Amino acid sequence: MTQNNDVEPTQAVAAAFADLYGTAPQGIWSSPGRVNLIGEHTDYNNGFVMPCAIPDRVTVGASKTEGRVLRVASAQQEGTAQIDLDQLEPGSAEGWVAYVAGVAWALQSKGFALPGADLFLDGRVPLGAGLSSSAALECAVAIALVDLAELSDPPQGLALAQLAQFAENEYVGAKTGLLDQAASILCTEGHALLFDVQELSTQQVPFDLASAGLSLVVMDTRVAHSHAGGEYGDRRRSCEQAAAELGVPALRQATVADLDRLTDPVLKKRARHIVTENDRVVAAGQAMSNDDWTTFGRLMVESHASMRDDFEITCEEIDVTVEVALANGAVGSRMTGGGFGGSAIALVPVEKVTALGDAVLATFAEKGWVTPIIRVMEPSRGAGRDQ
Ligand code: GAF
Repeated sequence: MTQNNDVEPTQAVAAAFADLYGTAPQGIWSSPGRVNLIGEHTDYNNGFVMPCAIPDRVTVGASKTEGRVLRVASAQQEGTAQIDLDQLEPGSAEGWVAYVAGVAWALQSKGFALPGADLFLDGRVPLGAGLSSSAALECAVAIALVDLAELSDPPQGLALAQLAQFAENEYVGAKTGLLDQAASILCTEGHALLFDVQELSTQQVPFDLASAGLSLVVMDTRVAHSHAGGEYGDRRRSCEQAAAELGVPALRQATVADLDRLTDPVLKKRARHIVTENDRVVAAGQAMSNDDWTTFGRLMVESHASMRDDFEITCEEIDVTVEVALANGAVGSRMTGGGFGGSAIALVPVEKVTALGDAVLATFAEKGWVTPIIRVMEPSRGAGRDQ
């Protein structure tokens, strides 16, 4: 392990790559984590989401090699793994290496020829914090491999995000939607990404916090979550069942009036979250375009209540974080990401950020919970080549 977060990642990766492989990397690429501002679990229902990229990124140094092997090492993990490009199939790699192998497998299985390569990764998106460390890793590896392969018609933008999602769904085995990979690839600095998953259309919405006098505060409760596990899959199945009962391809097509036709009360609540959340995302996009932060904040609060009461994906630490944030001046606050732990976000007047953070820390201390990690983040750039 050679992690040193004091060194800027591009420099750290260049140095570690040279140490390990004996030459400078041919290039360095990176891709960010995200917070989803609103629109949770709507992606796999063909709905709307609205993420922005965060400054935390996964950075990859890589060089093409002659053989048919990917050698992979990471600043956060021991040892070097070898991935045979001719023996790739779901299950052939495990742990963090599976994300790298999965991306190579996805690209090759869609007909993109890859060369052998040496890779060194530096992942600075915290794991299990609901900030999309897996997608950042997949997307950083994807853009690096695609560039190294010098393809005549390389997958880009949403097509590349879909390949990374394919890797996560079919190779890693986590049946997640397209939110995280689309955010990691497509977000731009100073903007939120309004993404319509059904239409595969995107809009960059200026997210100008400074002129609104607001900060985006990200509060990692350090209650770890995972999407490979049962609860995420359960929610997905409930949505599919509700859509089937309503006779629509996905809950994107359902309306609030349709919900009365669902007789099972749990299924009805789950579907109500999705249907109302889609409406909230569209309204939030409009509010942000109008610099109407009061409305945006209210929509965040309603979204959180819907996740807590209808979709039932929050937990006590997250709910308390949101309550304390709202009691200490946040204009809006909600859980972000898949749920069952992870992070909450808040939009907070700049002058109230310190007191709000102190209040959250004090509450966690009183309750004897692990100290949360509270940071102010700027909406950041998406995936790209850094060197
Ligand atoms: C996780 C998944 F990976 C996304 O696809 C999305 O469903 C999200 O949870 C919930 O909005 O991040």
